[in-house]
Amino acid sequence: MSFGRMHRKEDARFIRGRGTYTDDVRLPGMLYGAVLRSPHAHARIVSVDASAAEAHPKVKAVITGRTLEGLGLAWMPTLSRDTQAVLATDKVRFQGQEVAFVVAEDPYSARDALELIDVEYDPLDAVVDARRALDPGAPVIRDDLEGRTGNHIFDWEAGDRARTDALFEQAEVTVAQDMIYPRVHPAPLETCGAVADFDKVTGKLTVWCPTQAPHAHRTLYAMVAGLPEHKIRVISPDIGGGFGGKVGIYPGYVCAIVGSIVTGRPVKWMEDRSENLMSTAFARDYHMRGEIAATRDGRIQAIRVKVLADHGAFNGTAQPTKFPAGFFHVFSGSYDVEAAHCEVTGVYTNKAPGGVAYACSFRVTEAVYLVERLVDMLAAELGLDPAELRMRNLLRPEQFPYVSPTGWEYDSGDYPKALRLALDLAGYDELRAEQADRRARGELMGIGISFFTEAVGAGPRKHMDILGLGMADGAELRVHPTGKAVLRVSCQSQGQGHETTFAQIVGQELGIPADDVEVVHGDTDQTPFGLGTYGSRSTPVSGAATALVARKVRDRAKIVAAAMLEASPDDLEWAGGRWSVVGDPSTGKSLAELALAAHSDLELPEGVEGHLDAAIVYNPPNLTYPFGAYICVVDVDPGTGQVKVRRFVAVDDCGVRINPMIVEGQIHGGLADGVGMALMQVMAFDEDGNHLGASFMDYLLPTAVECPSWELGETVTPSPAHPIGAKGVGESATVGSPPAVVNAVVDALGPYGIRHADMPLTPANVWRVVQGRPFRTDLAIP
Ligand code: MCN
Ligand code: CUN
Repeated sequence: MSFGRMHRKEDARFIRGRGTYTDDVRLPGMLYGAVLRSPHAHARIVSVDASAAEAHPKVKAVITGRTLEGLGLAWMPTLSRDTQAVLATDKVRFQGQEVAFVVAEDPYSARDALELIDVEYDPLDAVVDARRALDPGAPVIRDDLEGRTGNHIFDWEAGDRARTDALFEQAEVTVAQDMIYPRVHPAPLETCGAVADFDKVTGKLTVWCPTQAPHAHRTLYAMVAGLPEHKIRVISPDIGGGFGGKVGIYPGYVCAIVGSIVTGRPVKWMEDRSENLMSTAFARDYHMRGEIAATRDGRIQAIRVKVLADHGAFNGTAQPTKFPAGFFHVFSGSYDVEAAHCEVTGVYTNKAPGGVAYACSFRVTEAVYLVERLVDMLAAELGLDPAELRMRNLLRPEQFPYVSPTGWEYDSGDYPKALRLALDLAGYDELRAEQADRRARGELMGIGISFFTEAVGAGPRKHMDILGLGMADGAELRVHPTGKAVLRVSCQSQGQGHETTFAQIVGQELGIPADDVEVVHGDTDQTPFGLGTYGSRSTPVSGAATALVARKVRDRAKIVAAAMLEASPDDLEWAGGRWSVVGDPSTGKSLAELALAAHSDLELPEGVEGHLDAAIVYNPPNLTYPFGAYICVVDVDPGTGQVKVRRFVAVDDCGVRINPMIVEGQIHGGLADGVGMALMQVMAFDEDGNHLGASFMDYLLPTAVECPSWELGETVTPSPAHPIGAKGVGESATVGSPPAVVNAVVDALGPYGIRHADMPLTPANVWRVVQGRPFRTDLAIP
């Protein structure tokens, strides 16, 4: 057995500081790039004078939008078929936008030379609040797009409007609420960057960059730079966290490539923390109106939603382009509702490209938050306990596979069991009794529940694509004569431990130790095509490919075993990690024996040509739907608004767990993220579009101080859509935890008659809510 709590193979190098990150790549003759950024959120560019910078003795090249325009490279495609300026030519559209790129002998000179570039701007009014973006007379941000007269990007809807409206009309009880999922940033420890090396002689371009999707990057670079794809090699070395922010490409990457082509030398560009926080990877920014209809005895009948989605100045969305609002489809959550309908309108604003991922499964985060808040509000309206209301409405095990009102097929689950387990682990009844006691003493204690259904493992080609590319992933498995193996996969770990878990999958299927399997990933020249790691798709897609390619090897080994044992393959069985004659374990042949025999002069039957190696391409039949029940306990100080998360119980079901220790680590990380989003994180802007969160002084990340000791539980409902029954888990806790925290805080504030408060629930915001003063999280927080 290879599944289990195995220590991570990659820890040997990470703990010793021996990882190789993009910034560790040093090439002979390497130059350094730096980006000049816009100080304005919206301004016309009158002129760019780079002559003084060009005259700097250490500067090798200055690239401006005009230079790129001459090369046809001023604009690049985004993952959602929009375009984004690589370097601004006509206008700047957000503060921090890329305007020029300096290449110099050392990074310090490159930075110094930025100050020598003289840009004259003609400032324009900025659109900062998405709710003003569609006003008549609002400044048009994307006047570069032909025929564009406003800031509207898309309208999208899902579900049955007529049935939903009819249910609302007849409903005994309805609850409605406006809520905001604020703009947040994943803030990985390692910022973005690239080392580009263009070889003029061979015409080959090699790019090292921390990308979650190396093959998608290669295709994008080919599209952008017009270089033939086979002459591009993308190497994604060790990554210091991605959390979705490293799926797409950023202008700096393209600048580094152009810098190398122009100078004929390798060019490294690494952004600093402020650049990372200002210009990359913005997520959420959903303004939602949710409504829920129910009977008086607490049967939820329908959910209706309207969303205004702020996508910033360029629609950089990293999500399947067939769905402009990603997987928001799952907004009816884990409940047995009759009908549901949602409308999403996307708009441009003068902020950095938004809609990018942050441990979110493409908007499942927003969807889960919305429905879990609505359910709590309904419980308050009906005077029902929120756990009881959920129990009455959760999908029942016999309803799976369950087709949601928006047509998504949830694969498997036992939801009531997970919620019951969470309630038991938390000691729910005792907690409610304690709360009553404390309330009587004037103390604010809150208990918050959330139940989530995730949708991960993009995905079936008929539903999804990125760049028009379907999402089938390849896997290749080589078995050496001694039975050691090399697995090559298209996904790429940013800290999730794939080198360990994927080796465990092969080990499990082939009866060899996981330590005998080397996992190769992150290099397009060495791995088969596939669309990479996001939407927790590695285990559902590449992991399935891995199990199936190992089974293919096992089937080839069976033919060899039959030849060795002079038996018919039909008379063999796979037991205890060996092929043996049915009922006679003593005949068992291990993979190592069979690999050696396959490479030997043994007379081999048809189907095995001399080794066991195999390759496959896997197109998943469905997404996988992990789920969980979370309970958060908070204490709120009414005098200061300070929220303390006292306890957090998380029951997760991600099907069969390959490595429970790694799964728990993923959940711990996601819970910390969720606490951070609920209590402290927001990317705020002032009315001119000035960014107010460009450092960790202003954009707060949760630490051990804000986090309790997590209490985890698990149920296991295997996915029928996956060869080993596994579902993804990487984003579950980030998706599921914010509503539990917010529900807990709102529950604590119940004595004030408060039914809702928007994230982040900072002390100042909680205090303001308590004072009965309205507040807004999306604009400047004084
Ligand atoms: N796993 C398991 N058993 C399961 C499911 C998963 O043992 N039933 C293991 C996997 O094999 C893998 C890890 O858990 O080692 C996460 O698996 P999976 O859920 O497939 O997610 P991905 O590997 O595709 O990772 C992506 C996901 C996403 S989309 C974000 S965002 C995120 C996350 O993972 N970013 C992370 N977790 C992160 N963790 C770290 N350390 N760094 C990031 O950037
Ligand atoms: Cu939604 S962040 Mo992850 O999918 O890379």
